[in-house]
Parts: sequence; C-alpha cells; structure tokens
Amino acid sequence: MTEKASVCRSCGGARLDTVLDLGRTPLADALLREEELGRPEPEYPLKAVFCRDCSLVQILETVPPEELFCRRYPYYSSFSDELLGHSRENAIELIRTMRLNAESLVVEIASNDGYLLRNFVQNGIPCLGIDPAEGPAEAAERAGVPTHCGFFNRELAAKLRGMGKRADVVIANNVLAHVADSGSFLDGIRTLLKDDGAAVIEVPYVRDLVDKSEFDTIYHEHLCYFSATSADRLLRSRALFLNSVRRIPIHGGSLRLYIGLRDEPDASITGLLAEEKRDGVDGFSYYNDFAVKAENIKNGLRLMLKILKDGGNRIAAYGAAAKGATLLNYTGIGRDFIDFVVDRNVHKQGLYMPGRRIPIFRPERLLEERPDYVLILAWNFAQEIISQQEEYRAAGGKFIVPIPEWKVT
Ligand code: JHZ
Ligand code: ZN
Repeated sequence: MTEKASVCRSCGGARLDTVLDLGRTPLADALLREEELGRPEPEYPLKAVFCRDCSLVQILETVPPEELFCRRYPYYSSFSDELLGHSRENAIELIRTMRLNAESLVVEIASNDGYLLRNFVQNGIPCLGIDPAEGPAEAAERAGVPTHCGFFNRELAAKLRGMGKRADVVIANNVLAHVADSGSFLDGIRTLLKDDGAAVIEVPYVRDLVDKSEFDTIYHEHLCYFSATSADRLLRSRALFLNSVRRIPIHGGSLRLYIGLRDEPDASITGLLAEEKRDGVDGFSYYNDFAVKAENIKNGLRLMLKILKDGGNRIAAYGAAAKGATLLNYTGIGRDFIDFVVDRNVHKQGLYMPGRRIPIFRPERLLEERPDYVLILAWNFAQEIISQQEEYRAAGGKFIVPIPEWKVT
C-alpha cells in the first residue's frame, strides 16, 4: 500500500501546486524477470508538486521503502568509472580537510556496494556502511567494507551511539531525497555526529533538473528535489546547519552540502541562497513551464525515432537506469522503437525494463548486433559510455542523447 501526501513533506504546508504529472508508472528499478512478463505490473501515480510555503519540490506518492530498496534492488554504484572517480576524490579531500586517521570514524548511509567507503578502508580509516539493499550490502562486505544491512533512522543512530560510536563524518549521497521520514533520518545524523563532526550530503539539484529538463530523474524513489533554500529550511527544523555548499556535475547536476551542529555559514552558502532568491528558484513561476519542456522532449524524441524507424534503421538503448524507465514510460517509447537495452551491471542483464518490457543485455551486444542508433538512457554518463564504445562508433554506429534536448552524436 502506498501513502499519498496531502501536505508538504518538509514543512507541513498545504499549498501544493503541480509541477509535472507523469501519470501512473511502474517502479523505475523494478526490473522484471522473464517469468514475470505474463503478469501486469503494479503502477503508482507519479506527480511532482511545489510547496508554496517552503519551496520544496516533491512527489506526493510514498511507496513503502521495503518495496523499493530491499531484496531485488538492482542499482550498484560501482559500474560507473566517473562515479568511482568522483567518490575517490571526495574521500581523499575529506581525509585531508577533516584530518581523519585510525582513531576516526566515517559512517556512510546508503553505502551501496562500498563504492566510496573502500577509499577510507584503503587508507586505514575505520568506517561503517549502512544500506538496506541486501545484494549491494553483501558486495560491500566482500570488498572489505564493514556494512550494516538495514534502514538508517533515529533508533539505529541511538543504538550505535549507545555502543560508543560517534562519527567524525557522516556521508549520505543520493539518499536524503529517498527518505519519507526525513525527521527521523536527520535526527539520526545529529545523534551520530561528534560535536565538531560534519555531515556531507549529496542531492540532485532541482535547479539543474529544471534548467536542463531532466524530467526523467523524477520517479518513486525520489520523494524530494532540493534547492539550497528548501534543504536549508528542512535541516534547520532538525537543528542541523548548512555551512557550506558546492555545485557538482554528478548525476546531471547535484549539490554537495556540508552540514554541522553549529550555525556557521560560509560565503558559498550565503551566496547560493542569495542567487536562488534572485533567480526565483524559491517561487512557483520558476517551475511553471517545466511540464511544457518535458512534453517537447517527448514529442521531439518520438518524432525523430519514428523518422529513423521509417527509414529502416535499427535502434537500441544504453543504460537500464531508473531514469530510463521514466523516460520510456512517459514518452511511450517501447519495443516498437527499441530492440534491446544494454547495461554493464550484471545484476540487470537478463531482466526487462519495467513497463515497456525491453530486454536488457550486456554491452557487447552492440558490436554483435550493430544497431544503427543507440539511445543513451543514462545520459548523465554519456561521455563515459561513448568513449567506451569507440569500436561501435568506428563501425558507423551513432548515439542519441535525449536530455537536455535530443542530439545525435
Ligand atoms: P545511473 C541512480 O539512478 C540510482 P539511475 C538512484 N536512484 C539515484 O538516486 C540516482 O542514481 C542519483 C549503467 N552504466 O547511475 C549502470 C553502464 O552500463 O545514471 C547503470 O545501470 N555503463 C539511487 O539508475 C546505468 O548505466 C557505463 O559505462 O537513473 C546508469 O544509471 C556507465 C557509466 C553506466 O542512474
Ligand atoms: Zn513545504
């Protein structure tokens, strides 16, 4: 059973205006097994709204987290070299700036397969990963990253503190937006942090989402779409303080938030808050034409694929990403256009995209089948993907990048 919010997830305000209605869609990471193809998939409403009181963009439907993140969760962070490099740099910088050593403790919430914490392990810094998804958590343990398999909340933090654990750094990347009970989550972080510790949290930036028409990053796992303004208000309500911020390119554009127990904002945060105010990111009109942008991408992409198909071209797709599921389901692009999807993640291969039911194979299939065009669903990693596919390109293969507006390369 899902729950439908009628008030803002952050401030409780009731003045919620629709930003984009994506209709009813299946869960973006609920990839299907062959034997499940005969059955209908559960579909849930997917509607993004803007809170006129605290400016948080959010979706209304809450799918229970056990249904989204546990047994069959197929997302493993370690299949992107760019993400691994980004994470290594983050870890090395934190080791230096926070002066971490063998006496320190780093806790990562949503540690997935240990893609980030392995850098601390390699440097002899004690760490603990926390993640409810069993497959990735087991992979992390195998890689030598101590991992607790479970959800992070107020209770778990109190238990860890009761065991004498206090963290110098709590890292939480791409998870705050996934949490329905953000109060319990943030209280947990406050409980776990040492008095002079820092929480370092990455969230996709709603400004990048809107400016670059990244409508496909809206799916049921992502409950909130933060600006610095809306994040600041939520954190303050839990006695946590946004002290520094950085715009980073990962995942189509994100914010890295540096948070402490004391209110000591630096120029980066006061600057970004002022910039958001100046540019109206905290007002509804900023989001007003977003639905039209999504509609334009849908129509443009469909038309272009139809022309290619009518011309006798064969088309495949790259990246069985969650965002790919939103894009295919919202645009209605299915097996009539796309013959198959490829993905490096071995846990996704052999399965089918939710809704559109397109089979997922290993990337080598591109060279074997040589489709004329490949639609990159994981457009956030387009460069990395294209540079891995030199041989396919040299043989005449072409890529279509759909976001921010489709282009052939
Ligand atoms: P990717 C993920 O979303 C998961 P998704 C999550 N929902 C989240 O919050 C956001 O990130 C931020 C594959 N790939 O990471 C790997 C290759 O095959 O863009 C992935 O399956 N070869 C928690 O799922 C997919 O593409 C490659 O060379 O939308 C990318 O998915 C590369 C680079 C990736 O995100
Ligand atoms: Zn609100």
